[in-house]
Amino acid sequence: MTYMKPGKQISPVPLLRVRPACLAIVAVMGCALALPARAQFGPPNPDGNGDGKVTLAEFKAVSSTEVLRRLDSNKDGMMSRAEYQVAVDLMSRFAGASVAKRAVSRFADDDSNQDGLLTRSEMEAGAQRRFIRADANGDGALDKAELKSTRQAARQDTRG
Ligand SMILES: [Ca+2]
Ligand SMILES: [Ca+2]
Ligand SMILES: [Ca+2]
Repeated sequence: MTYMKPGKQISPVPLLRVRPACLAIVAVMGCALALPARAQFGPPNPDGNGDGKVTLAEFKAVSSTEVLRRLDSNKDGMMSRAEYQVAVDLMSRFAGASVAKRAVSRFADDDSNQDGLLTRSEMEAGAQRRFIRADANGDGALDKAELKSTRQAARQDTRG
C-alpha cells in the first residue's frame, strides 16, 4: 500500500477550483457515482445518452477519456501520480480525507504495472472491473438500483 497523505494540501489551484473537483470524483468512478457531492460539483454525467442506465461504454468513457481530458496536464495521454494528486487534493478538501485516501488506493489498484502512470487501457480495465462488480444482474448496464448499491458500498468503504 502506498497511500499518499491526503490531508496534506499543496498550493491551491484557483483556476482549477471547481471543474477538477468534479473530475476528481469521476476519476474514482465507484465513489463517483456514490458521492452526494456529485450534484454539488456537477461532474460529467456517466449516463451519456440520458436513458437512465449507464452502459460499460459510457462508464469507460467518463473513467478514461473524460478523466484524461481534464487531468492530463502535460497531454502525454497518461495520468501521472502528480497529475492525479491535483484531483486527490480537491477531493480531500471537498469530499473528505477518507474519500481522497480511497482515491489514492484506487490509483495503485489500477496501475497494473506499478510505474506510477495510468494509461488509458489501465484506466479502462479498472473501470471495467468496477462496472462488472456493480452490475448485479449482469445485463451490461447499471440501472438506478445498481448505482444506488454501488453508492452504499462506497460509503461503507470510505467509513473504514
Ligand atoms: Ca500526463
Ligand atoms: Ca501504469
Ligand atoms: Ca444491470
